[in-house]
Amino acid sequence: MAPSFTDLGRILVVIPTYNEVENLARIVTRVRASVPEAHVLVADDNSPDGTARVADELAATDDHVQVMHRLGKEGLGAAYLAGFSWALDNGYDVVVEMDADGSHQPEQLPLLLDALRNADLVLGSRWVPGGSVVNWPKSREILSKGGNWYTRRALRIPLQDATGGYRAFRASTLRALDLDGVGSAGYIFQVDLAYRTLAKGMRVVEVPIEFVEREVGDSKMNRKIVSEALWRVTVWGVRERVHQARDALAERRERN
Ligand SMILES: Nc1nc2c(ncn2[C@@H]2O[C@H](COP(=O)(O)OP(=O)(O)OP(=O)(O)O)[C@@H](O)[C@H]2O)c(=O)[nH]1
Ligand SMILES: [Mg+2]
Repeated sequence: MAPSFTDLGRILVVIPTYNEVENLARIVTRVRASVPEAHVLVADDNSPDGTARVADELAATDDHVQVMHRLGKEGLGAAYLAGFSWALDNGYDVVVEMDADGSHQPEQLPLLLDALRNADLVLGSRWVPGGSVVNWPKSREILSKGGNWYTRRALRIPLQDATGGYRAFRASTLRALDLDGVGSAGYIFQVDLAYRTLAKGMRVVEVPIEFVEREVGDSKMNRKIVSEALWRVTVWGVRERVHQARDALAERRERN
């Protein structure tokens, strides 16, 4: 029997899609089987491959599935922000991020939800003990681990996997963040939100997940997404240090 999460309130799983026609039905079915009380919102950026048509078919036969038809490809971050705002307007208490390509296993969603009982944000983490990746080339692993190492050092945050995109937020966490001020589009969107949550003094917990590389469909990862991540983390890190130096100076002046 599937575990119950009704104590957490109403749960929405947001799945952003761009050309996921081969993956969508399978992932939605798996979410519905894994956590039957959860609702699903597919946020599609007008995929040319007909993903939205599949989404509409799923929604027509299941009242727990909704579709957001967006006008065009604006990046993962923008699709999530639109999904979050829809979730908050529609009274959801928990909002989950999940890729459509099967990398984030719906069968592990109960682990994230369980941890959310004692957290404001739960990250599915590949790089904590017990976490893993399946079918990743070494180059991708080095990029992810290196990116996370750099993020930890630059932002001074204690997260092993701040770039991952399998997460569960309390609606109250999203409400506390200034979502209108989030301009990040690619991977860095994930770091941005985790960083903002920690900066508010809220509890961020990482739970180990097994991340499975997509089997079908094309990756949307590209050089632009990686370089956006690098320069944004660097700018934030420098800003943080400038603020700290200014605070320390002000404190010293007050003391003298
Ligand atoms: N709505 C929307 N969804 C997107 C966009 N870019 C990516 N996605 C979705 O975001 C999720 C993650 O994208 P992926 O291409 O799998 O990126 P990735 O997981 O970092 O890369 P791979 O590991 O190579 O698969 C998938 O569900 C995509 O369909 C976008 O511009 N708009
Ligand atoms: Mg993927």
